[in-house]
Amino acid sequence: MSVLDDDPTAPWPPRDHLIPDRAFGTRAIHAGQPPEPRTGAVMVPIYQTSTYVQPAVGEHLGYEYSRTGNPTRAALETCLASLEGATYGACFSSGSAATATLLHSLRPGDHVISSDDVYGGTYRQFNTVFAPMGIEFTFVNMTNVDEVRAAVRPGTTKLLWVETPTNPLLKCVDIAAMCDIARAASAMCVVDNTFATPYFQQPMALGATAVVHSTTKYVGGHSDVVGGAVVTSDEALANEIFRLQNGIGATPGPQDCFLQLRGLKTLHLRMQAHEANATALAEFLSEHAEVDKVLYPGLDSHPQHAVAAKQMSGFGGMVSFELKGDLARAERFVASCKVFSLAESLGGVESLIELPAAMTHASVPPDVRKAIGIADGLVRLSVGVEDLTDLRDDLAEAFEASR
Ligand code: P1T
Repeated sequence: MSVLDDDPTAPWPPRDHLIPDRAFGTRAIHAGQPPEPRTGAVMVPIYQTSTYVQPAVGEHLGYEYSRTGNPTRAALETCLASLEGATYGACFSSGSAATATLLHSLRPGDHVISSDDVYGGTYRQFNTVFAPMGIEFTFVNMTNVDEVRAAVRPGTTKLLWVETPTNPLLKCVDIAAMCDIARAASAMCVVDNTFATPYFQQPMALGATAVVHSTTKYVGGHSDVVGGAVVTSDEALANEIFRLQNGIGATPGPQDCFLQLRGLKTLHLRMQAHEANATALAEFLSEHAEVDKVLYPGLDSHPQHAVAAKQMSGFGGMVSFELKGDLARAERFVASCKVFSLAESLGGVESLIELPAAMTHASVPPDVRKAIGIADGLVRLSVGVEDLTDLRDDLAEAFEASR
């Protein structure tokens, strides 16, 4: 049967268009996005509407109001769920909104164990938004499984928040081990998969309850949109997330969903190119006399290289390194780059450079930053997909110019 024979009054796009038997690249382009049956449009239209006409009171065609549901958003939600090997997806106006909505499923007195070097905004949200509401947090070095096990409060720990690779230290946490600990404690194990993306890492297959994304990053892929997502296969959790998504209302507009759908279509291609450039630059930096330490999960020297190799099919596009010299030298270095732009965020086709201590992780108190190893001179690269020679030359010239 042609898609054009589909019942035009059925809700579109179908939420079950996960096409799980198709390979990743095919799902990135097609999951949740069968041709639109009324017109045959191959691309998902931008349904720029806040509301939907109802044939009669109490009857509708699958959509009533765009905070509750919008077809462009539904396509994105289904596509992301499919790529993560999940059944349900919910999209948000930012990664932080996705995190907050999920955290709202907890109750005062509930306890969360989190990676200690999560994104600075996540750390700030946990400590300044949810801790005052009575949610309790313990931040641990999640690469130490015993430390995580020891932090569990039986009956009270409800969530293990795993970010891997971490931002900005690129520590790799053993997802399967965290899921085992969570399961034994009857807690959720939620993985922020922003850095790896589903192309390189599949937390659901390793036992995660849910996966969270800042889709602002590699999913969007072009630094032109802010968004977030939660996916899960747990029906009860999905219903709770949909209830909170509608109740809190931090939902993305259809234009933003369209940009993310468009970005997703090349996710697999972009990730291969990001990784090839990142690997080459990590090797270049490792051999540089003015670099103290390079953090990249693909390097044999990375402390959790074995964990990364076990659970990732590629090591991503993020590289952090410590420059020799003081903070002023690091500031001169990042300001000297011409192809790398000095900016927060990551995951776009263009290369970005930043100093986490002064920028993305400035909201983490200095003593905490020091304790977890975010040095003032730590430089973070979001390696883009420009030509490698230009990226390598840019860094080489910045070493010279910043001396
Ligand atoms: O920026 P937003 O879309 O709200 O996403 C928050 C977020 C969540 N999780 C991870 C791992 C992240 O890196 C981020 C955002 N990070 C940056 C803006 C940054 O430059 O690191």
